[in-house]
Amino acid sequence: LKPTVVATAPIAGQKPGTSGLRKKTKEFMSENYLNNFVQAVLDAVVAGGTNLSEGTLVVGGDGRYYNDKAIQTIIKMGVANGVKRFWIGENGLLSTPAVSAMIRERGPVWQKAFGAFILTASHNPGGPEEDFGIKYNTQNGGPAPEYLMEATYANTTSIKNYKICSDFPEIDIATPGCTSVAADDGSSSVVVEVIPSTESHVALLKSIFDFGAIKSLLDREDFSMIYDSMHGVNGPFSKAVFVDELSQPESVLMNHIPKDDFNGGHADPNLTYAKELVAIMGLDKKGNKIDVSGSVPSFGAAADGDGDRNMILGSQFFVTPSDSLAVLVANANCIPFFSTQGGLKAVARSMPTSGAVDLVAKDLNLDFFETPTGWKFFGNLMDSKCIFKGKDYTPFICGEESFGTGSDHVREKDGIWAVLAWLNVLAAQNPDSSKALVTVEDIVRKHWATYGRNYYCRWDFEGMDAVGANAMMDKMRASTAANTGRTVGSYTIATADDFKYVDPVDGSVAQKQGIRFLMSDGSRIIFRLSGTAGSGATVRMYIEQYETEKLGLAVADALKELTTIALSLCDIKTFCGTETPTVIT
Ligand code: VG1
Ligand code: CO
Repeated sequence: LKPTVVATAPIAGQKPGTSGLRKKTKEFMSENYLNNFVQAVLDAVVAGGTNLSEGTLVVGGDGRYYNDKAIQTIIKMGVANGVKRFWIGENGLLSTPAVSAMIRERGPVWQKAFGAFILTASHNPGGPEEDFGIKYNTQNGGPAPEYLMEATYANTTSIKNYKICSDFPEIDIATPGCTSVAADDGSSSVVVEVIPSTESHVALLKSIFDFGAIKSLLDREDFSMIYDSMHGVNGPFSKAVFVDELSQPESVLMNHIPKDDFNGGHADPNLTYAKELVAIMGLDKKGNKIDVSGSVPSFGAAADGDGDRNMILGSQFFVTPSDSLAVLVANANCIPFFSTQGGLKAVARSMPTSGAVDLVAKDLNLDFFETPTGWKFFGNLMDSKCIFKGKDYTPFICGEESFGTGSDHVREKDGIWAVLAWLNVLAAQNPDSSKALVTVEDIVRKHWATYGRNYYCRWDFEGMDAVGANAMMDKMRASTAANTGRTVGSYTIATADDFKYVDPVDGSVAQKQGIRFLMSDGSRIIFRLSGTAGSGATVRMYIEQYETEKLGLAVADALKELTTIALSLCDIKTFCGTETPTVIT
């Protein structure tokens, strides 16, 4: 167990973004690239007061190319840095929410995990020519806070060497079990435990939902479902839940065998990339109904590469993620996790997410928060009582427009949780199987009739030139004062600003979180640059219009004028040379 100290030098560009560090796989595989970053994280974690020799380090990933090799490297470096116990997902597979569950739920106090490396670039494509990624989660089960990632980045710019135990044996990660390696002089030993990937997470899900009611719904003659794991890590989890626990035939699962390149696909659950599922559900990529010959399932869902995202579809009906969040909040108390704790207490959404949930929060008198993009901001709110000794906001539901939904059962968004939450809500709305089925579409339309409808879309411009995209953002940032009060078409810009967030729990401040044009009628236009693009720049344009009367319009029609205004406000044509998005969600 003797560490070797290997000399290295800083590698430029190891700055973690919205969710860890993501780069081309080849770059990650280049000499010292992974090693430098892992050492930088471990040094930051130690500097933050963690003793690596107490508790456990969790390592797993979404199964993309290089996952298995990276795991072995991280084990060897962890040992050299003093880690005494590792939990590794079987076959190296752990979804992002499963890591969070494992950190929080597994083991006796003295073994509790202090952190985890998750090897994933989430919804970015995988394979030798595509992306790889790594993120670090802390002992609350959530993504490392900003200060830890800043310290990590600082370490990458000054690193001189890293520690590794090159002679530590390769671990057989395909077989659950324990490997114990003792030091030559017997003074210490290291335990590496390979764990069935779904164990902690599925046990937790069973404690949250009414599996009996969900099973009765799934068993109905007039109900059918299909769940597309897009060849990501969600496959084994969907099998454990729907086949092993809920006794459904394997045919409810789609693309559930993980592949290291996601079968050449783009494991991002939206109308564009989940096209196989979208067609089965009788929709086109704009979410419009298409002509179908056979029958369409009642319920469809999809997950991303690392299993933290969800898309929810009804029969020929697309539920926007923002609406999904609002509907789940409105119906939360039919889920045992919430009802048994005295009911849902607080909700949060990221700034670009539509205001649909705001209306429900107001109606139900729930605490409400608007945070910057990314899950790490929700964590502080969920931990306000136990870590920060403040007011308790749990039980808590939060979500993002980017197909992410979750609650305080873990500290990550959780794709399969959202799917089960919808099924639990559907089950509660259908207590009598002899009555006609209340569908996903029925529930959403009723919701709009109650609260009004927030028409919403997001345009992504991927692969833009970073210089042009930054110049575009800078210009809008410099013009916020001038734009405030201006009339654009039939709208008036009540406020133009750059979103700033002051964390109500620890007072930390996040600046420059997106340019907002808030119209006097409540409509919004928002621009951000993505923090997860592996290369180049991705511009995101978000558009929202609230309606209480016209509830049945096509989204593109409802947002037509605002979209034209948005394109002229940013002038992306001049800065980036195009105004045609690569994806619309
Ligand atoms: C995107 C989404 C954001 C999400 C993040 C991580 O970030 O917009 O809502 O939290 O991805 O999701 P950005 O900075 O590219 O807009 V995942 O599934 O990649 O862990
Ligand atoms: Co993801």
